[in-house]
Parts: sequence; C-alpha cells; structure tokens
Amino acid sequence: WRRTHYSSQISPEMDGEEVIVMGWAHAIRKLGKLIFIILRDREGTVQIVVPKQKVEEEIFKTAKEIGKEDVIAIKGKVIANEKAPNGFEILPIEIRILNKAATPLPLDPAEKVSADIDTRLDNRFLDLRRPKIQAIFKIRSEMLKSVRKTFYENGFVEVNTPKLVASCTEGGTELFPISYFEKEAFLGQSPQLYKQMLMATGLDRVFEIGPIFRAEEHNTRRHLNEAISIDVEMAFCDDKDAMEMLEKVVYNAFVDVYENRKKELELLGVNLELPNEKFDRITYDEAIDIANAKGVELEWGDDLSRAAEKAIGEEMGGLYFIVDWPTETRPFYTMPNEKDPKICKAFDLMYKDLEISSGAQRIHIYDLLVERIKAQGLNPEGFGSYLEAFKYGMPPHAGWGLGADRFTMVLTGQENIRECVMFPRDRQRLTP
Ligand code: ATP
Ligand code: AMO
Repeated sequence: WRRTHYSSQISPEMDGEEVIVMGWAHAIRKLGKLIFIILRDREGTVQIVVPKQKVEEEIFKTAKEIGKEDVIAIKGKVIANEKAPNGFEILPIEIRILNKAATPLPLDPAEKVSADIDTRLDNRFLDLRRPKIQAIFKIRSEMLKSVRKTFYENGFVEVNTPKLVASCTEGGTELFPISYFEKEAFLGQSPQLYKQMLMATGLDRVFEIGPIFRAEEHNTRRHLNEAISIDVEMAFCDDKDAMEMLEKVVYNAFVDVYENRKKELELLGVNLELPNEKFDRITYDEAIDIANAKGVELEWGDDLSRAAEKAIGEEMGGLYFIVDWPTETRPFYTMPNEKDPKICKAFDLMYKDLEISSGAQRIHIYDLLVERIKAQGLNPEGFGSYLEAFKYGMPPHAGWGLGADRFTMVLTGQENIRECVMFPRDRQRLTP
C-alpha cells in the first residue's frame, strides 16, 4: 500500500473515487452500529465513516479495535456528504492498523486545552502532532528556504565551519568546555572568526546556517543554549552594504511566509504585517534618549538594559536598526568610526524589544585588530591562525548574524523561544 492522497487533496468532487489515506486516529466516535474515525495526517483531517450495514463484517470489527493515536491506513471510496466535515467522508473497503498506540497517552494531541510547556517538551513527539505546533515549524522551514533563496540570488556561497573550536570568539565567558582528546576545546560560540578568515580567500560572499552554543546562565524567554544562527560575511563591503543585505533577507522571508503559509498563520492566529523594504534607523544616542525620556536611566556607554530595550521597542514598534554603538560595547573585531573612534560601525536589528540580529563592518587592518584585542583584555596569541589571515591580503568586509529561532518567534508571534525549537536546550533541559 502507498498513500494516494493527503486529506487536503481530497474533495467532494471526487465522489466515488478510490483513495488510500494514512495517518493517526485523531478522534473516534462509536455509536453502536456506526463508527466515525477522524484520521489526521500532515495536511489536516478526514472523516472515515463505518456503518455496520454497509461494510463487510471484518472491516467493522477492525474499526472497533482502533484506539486513539493508532497508526492506520484506509483504502476506501470518497462519498460526498454535506453533513461531513469539508463536505465528504470515506467509506472503507479495507482498514489496516499499522501500529497500536499505548494507553493512556501522556499528552493527547486532539485536546483543545494544552498541557504546560514542560509536559509538552517532555513529550515533544506527541506535542508536534498538533497542527498548531506543526504550523510553527512549517513557517520556520519556509523562512529558512526563503533565506537560502535570497542568498543564492545574491551570489552567496554556502559554507560550513567547525563547531569544535580551540578559542572564544565573542570575547565573553559564555563557552561550553569539552574534552578533545588531550586538548582543551569548546563548542563554537559563533562562526565569526572562520567567516572572516574566508574573506581572505576570494570567495567574497559566504553564508552559514548552523548551531551556536552559549553557556548563558540566565533563563529567559529569548535565550537558548543551543541556537541556530544565520551568519553572513561579505568582502569589499561596508556596514551599510551588510545592512542592506539583511533588509533583503528579512523582508523576503516576511513576504514568502505571508504568501506561502497563509493556512499556518491563520491556525496560529497571526496577522502578519509586511514591513517596508527599508527599515527605520536610529542611532545609539537616540535610543538612549528614548529610554531616558521613558524614565529608564542609562548612561552613554552602557549596553541596553532589558528595561531600555522594552522602552525603545514600545516607541519604535516593528523592525528597526540601532546604529553607531559605543566601540567599547562591541566585540574586538568591530571597525571603529574613522572620524570618531569612540563609536563604531556596528548595528543591531530589533523587532520591537527583541534583538534579532547583530552585525558590523569589521577591522581588516592587522595592527588595529591586534590593538583592539589587547584593549579588550584578550591575548593576541590566542588568535594565532585567525590573525595570520589578516597579514597577506585581507579585503575590507562586513557581516551579521541573524538568530533563526528569534526570527521564527517574530514570524509566528511566539513569546517563548522554546516554542520555535523542536528540541530546545536551556539551563534545565538536555532531553529529549
Ligand atoms: P546576544 O546573546 O545575542 O547578545 P541579547 O543581546 O538579547 O543576545 P544579552 O546581550 O545577553 O542578550 O542580553 C540583552 C539584554 O538583556 C542585556 O541588556 C541584558 O542585561 C538583558 N538580560 C539578559 N538576560 C536577562 C535576564 N535574565 N533578565 C533581565 N534582563 C536580562
Ligand atoms: P550575537 O552574539 O549578537 O552576534 O548573535 C547574533 C544573533 O544570534 C541570536 N542569538 C541567540 N538566540 C537565542 N539564544 C541565544 N543564546 C542567542 N545568542 C545569540 C540573536 C542574535 O542577534 N558574531 C556576531 C554576529 C556578527 O557580527 O556577524 C554574533 O555572534 O538573534
């Protein structure tokens, strides 16, 4: 047997046609001589009607044995019927139970009232049977497809860099140490150093979609310990070029999700508003003023506090860039402004109060880079092979990292980042 149709591919106009559907027993109603089975597959549900008088005894017997969430396959005739959901049902010619589901279910995918998030994540395979939950991941998949399409259309080469690494990249302490034979090693925090080294190769424009690992101590609704980052690096480009590319990638993803995932957006109750092709830009100074005006105390040079992000997000709404950051708030590789080295050519892309991307023009001059590494209290010796790439012809370059999980939160209207990851990793959770 092979499935001939998904539930959504059948219509009342197919009255009398023979089909094979496969899926899970979503709901069962046994009314003595009449059994209704709602079969659920990836695309929706379909009603199977089993009247004792109209089917063979064997079929009725099998139908009676079906339990919730059993895996079933049904060969049958499409019957147009105004009273059935979607205007048709299937009268079985043969029913096969492919696998039984144990009882009781730890979580019922058909239940309207959802369990708490921990129970759901503990039983994620069952949780993911719910159409609403699947909708999040169909949108996430659409976004990733769109992002890749935009990259390929704009001359990017997709790359993969190592995740087992010997040193830090962002200068912070948020690293997961691992044992690597007799050496000390870490899980990669960002492809930053590798994507920059690739700018010295002539590949010009690269992107990578892969995991980043961060030993974030805090437990928030927008931090994971394993996240997926959409990373970009572009040679012979400055910060403005990088921001323009980011606008294209984000805008196109909004459009593609809007156009191709209407059903999923509706299921989630999300009224996705398309952004302008160009996003608003405010400077760090303006951001500080907004925060101060709303009673959030911040001094020039401070990173934005959570309260500041909320105040600024409330004022700005939607998507906007914050530019001209104090040099000291950004990683060592960020290019300072030539005219005013206290500020640098870095940007954050925000959606309301959520940072979804960070990027910058980078330092491509060896001496300046070494100076900045030292200024941030790091040891240039730890950056040996990275620094070598700057000695023998490194072009000016810029890039950014866009958090795929956070971007999915934006596109699906989720408040908790864990909803946007199939098997999230946070401070408490390492399984499943
Ligand atoms: P990234 O790790 O990419 O920089 P991010 O900028 O959102 O992501 P942080 O830099 O760690 O994350 O934090 C952003 C802001 O949120 C900071 O100002 C930080 O002080 C604040 N923040 C982080 N964790 C918490 C928390 N648990 N409670 C309140 N505020 C927090
Ligand atoms: P940054 O540290 O800002 O920049 O990370 C880039 C983007 O990745 C996402 N992100 C996270 N998402 C969920 N949980 C986390 N713990 C987490 N950490 C980061 C965010 C963030 O905006 N090397 C630079 C990028 C660059 O300049 O190219 C970097 O890593 O959406």
